[in-house]
Amino acid sequence: MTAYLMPLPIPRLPAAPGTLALAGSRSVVWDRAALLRGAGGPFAAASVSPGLRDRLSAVRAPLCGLSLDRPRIMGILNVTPDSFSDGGRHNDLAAAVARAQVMAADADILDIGGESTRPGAREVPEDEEIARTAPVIRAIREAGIATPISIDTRKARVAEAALDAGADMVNDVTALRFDPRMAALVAERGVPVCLMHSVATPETMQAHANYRDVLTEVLDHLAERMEAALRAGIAENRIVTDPGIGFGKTAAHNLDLIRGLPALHGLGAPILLGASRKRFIGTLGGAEMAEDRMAGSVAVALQGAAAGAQILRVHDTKETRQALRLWLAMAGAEEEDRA
Ligand code: HH2
Repeated sequence: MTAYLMPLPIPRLPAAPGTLALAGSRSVVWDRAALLRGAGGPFAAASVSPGLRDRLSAVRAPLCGLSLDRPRIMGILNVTPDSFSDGGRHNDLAAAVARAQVMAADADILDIGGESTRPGAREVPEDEEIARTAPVIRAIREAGIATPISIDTRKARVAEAALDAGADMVNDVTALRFDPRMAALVAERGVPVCLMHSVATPETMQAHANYRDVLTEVLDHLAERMEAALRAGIAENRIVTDPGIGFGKTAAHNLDLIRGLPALHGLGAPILLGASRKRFIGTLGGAEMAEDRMAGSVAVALQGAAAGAQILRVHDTKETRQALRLWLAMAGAEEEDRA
């Protein structure tokens, strides 16, 4: 059993002596770390082995041309009839491009999905998923929107069509496990990939929400999936990790993962947090309808920023951007131009 070290993040300001940047962040630092699955601690950063200390502190490689020394906003654009929050809103081409245009003002990346992965969702046939996503990506590019695009899919053919249409990155909620051809495609195209933790399939995942210790089990799984990606020839600096909030997890599991998010920095890759409008926000925040969960979603996004997460996947790009600007100014890293 691997023991993991969780850096304990603090805002860069007010400045404390002896702190180190957390994963190259301009706004979050650390000076102590707690041990997961082991006794003792917390330990001073100075007493952590140099290799691990460097991994926890080093700046991450840019992603799709974006530096990752500050949190980036990934705007969600689902071109599906049935996504839990924005289903049916953007599934004609003009509406999708219009929404992309609006989001591009505040989002650093657009994440386009043609298959809902909400609990209970059914699989969409490949050709249908391609017909939903590739033309939208092409139309976004034809409209002159240059924002990096990720394709949210588990299927290699869908990812390939999206990359051909102008997408820059693959977001696979099964971490390359669903489609045996996905890893080779990502390696061959040399694009970044997000590896997300999930269990079973969207149809059945909530029945599999059983863990002895969700945080360390998610860490084990992500470490194993990163190894698999490397073995398939995917470059280490093109891998993003994600704890998969809500994918086979209860509200308590989601909270454990968000509290433990800084531990993911030990994997050495950028972290993506996708909590926007998910059910636990409604449960804890008292908001039955997904569209009423904006404020709670922003609160969780800021918690992600405070944990040094580099990518925040959100529906409410404008509101998250405003909140993030304020948070960055307070934490001591006023936002520079987003180029
Ligand atoms: N969550 C959803 C879909 N894709 N990808 C990553 N990397 N991380 C996530 O947390 C994540 C994801 C589910 O949310 P949404 O896209 O809003 O809904 P739906 O799956 O119903 O389309």
